[in-house]
Amino acid sequence: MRQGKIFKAAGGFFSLRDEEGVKFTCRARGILKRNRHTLMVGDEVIFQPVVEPNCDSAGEGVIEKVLPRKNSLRRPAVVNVDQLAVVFSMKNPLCDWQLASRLAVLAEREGIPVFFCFNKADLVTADELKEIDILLVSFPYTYIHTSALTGEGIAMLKNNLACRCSVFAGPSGAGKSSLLNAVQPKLTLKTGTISEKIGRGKHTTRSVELLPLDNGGTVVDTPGFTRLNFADMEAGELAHYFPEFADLRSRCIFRDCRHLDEPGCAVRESIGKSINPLRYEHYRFFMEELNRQEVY
Ligand SMILES: Nc1nc2c(ncn2[C@@H]2O[C@H](COP(=O)(O)OP(=O)(O)OP(=O)(O)O)[C@@H](O)[C@H]2O)c(=O)[nH]1
Ligand SMILES: [Zn+2]
Repeated sequence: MRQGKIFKAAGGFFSLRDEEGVKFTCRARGILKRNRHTLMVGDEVIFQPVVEPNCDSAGEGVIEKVLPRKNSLRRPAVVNVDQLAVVFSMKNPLCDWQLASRLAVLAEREGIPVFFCFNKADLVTADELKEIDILLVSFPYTYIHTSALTGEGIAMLKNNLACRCSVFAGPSGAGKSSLLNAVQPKLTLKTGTISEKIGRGKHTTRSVELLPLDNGGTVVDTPGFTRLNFADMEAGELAHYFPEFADLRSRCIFRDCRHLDEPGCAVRESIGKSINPLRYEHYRFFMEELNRQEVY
C-alpha cells in the first residue's frame, strides 16, 4: 500500500502522485463507491499499485481508503486547500469589492486562509494605486500587487505559493492564468478574454487540476465567475466570517445581536474606526441576501 494525492479526476479515473511524485492512474475500490464516498481532487488516499509506472506511462492502481479531509471547497471542488489566492485586477476589469468580500466569506467558512493578489498594476497611475490601497488596507487580509506583464510582485507571489496547496479564484479576465504562467512558464495555461478563448476554439471551463510548481507548491486555476451564492449558509453565521468583527461581537448589548439595527451594537459603533464602511455595507448586503434565502 502507498499514500498518494489525487490531482485530477475524470470519468471514474483518478490521477494521483505518490509521495515521491510518481504518477498513477487509479480506480476506486467498490466499497468506496457503494458508500457514496466521492473522491475529490486534493484527497490524500491509500492505494494499492497494480502496474508499476514506466518511462512512457503512469502506473495503475486501486484506491482503498481516503484519509480525513481538513477542509473542502465547493467551487472549485477541491479538498485539503491551504490557502485561497483571490485575484482581482486593478483595471480591465475594475475590482468588484463586494465579490472580494464574498470570496473571503466563503473561504473563512471553510477555515481557509485568504490572501489578495491585485493584478495589472501596470495599468494604473500612482494616484489610482493609492485609492486602491486605501481600500485594501481596510480588508483584514494580506495582499500583494502584481503584474503578469512586467513581472512586478511575481517573485513574492511565488514565495507565497511554496510548499502548499493554493486555489486561485477571481473574476474572469483578472489574470489568474497569466499570473500562474508568470510564476511557472512551463504551465502554459491558456490566457485571454473569453471571446479570444472561444475564438481559438478552446474551452473556457477547465477541469479542476492540482498543478505542481517547482518550489513544492501546488496550484489550482479556476475559471472566472461573476456570481457566487452562499448556498446553505445561515444568516446567523455571517458575522463569524468577518474577522474584523471578532473582538467586537462580545461587546454588543444583545448576545444574539445581528449587528443590523439593534441598540448598543459594538460592531456598528466601530464603523469608520476599526471597521471599514464598505466592509460593513457588504455585511448588510449579504445579511439581506441570506435572510431572503431563509424565507423561501
Ligand atoms: N496589462 C496587463 N494585462 C494582463 C495582466 N495579466 C493578464 N493580463 C491580460 O488580461 C487578460 C485575461 O488574462 P487571463 O490570465 O486569461 O485571466 P483569467 O483570470 O485567467 O481569466 P478566466 O480564465 O476567464 O477566468 C489577457 O488578455 C491577459 O493578457 C497584467 O498584469 N497586465
Ligand atoms: Zn452587534
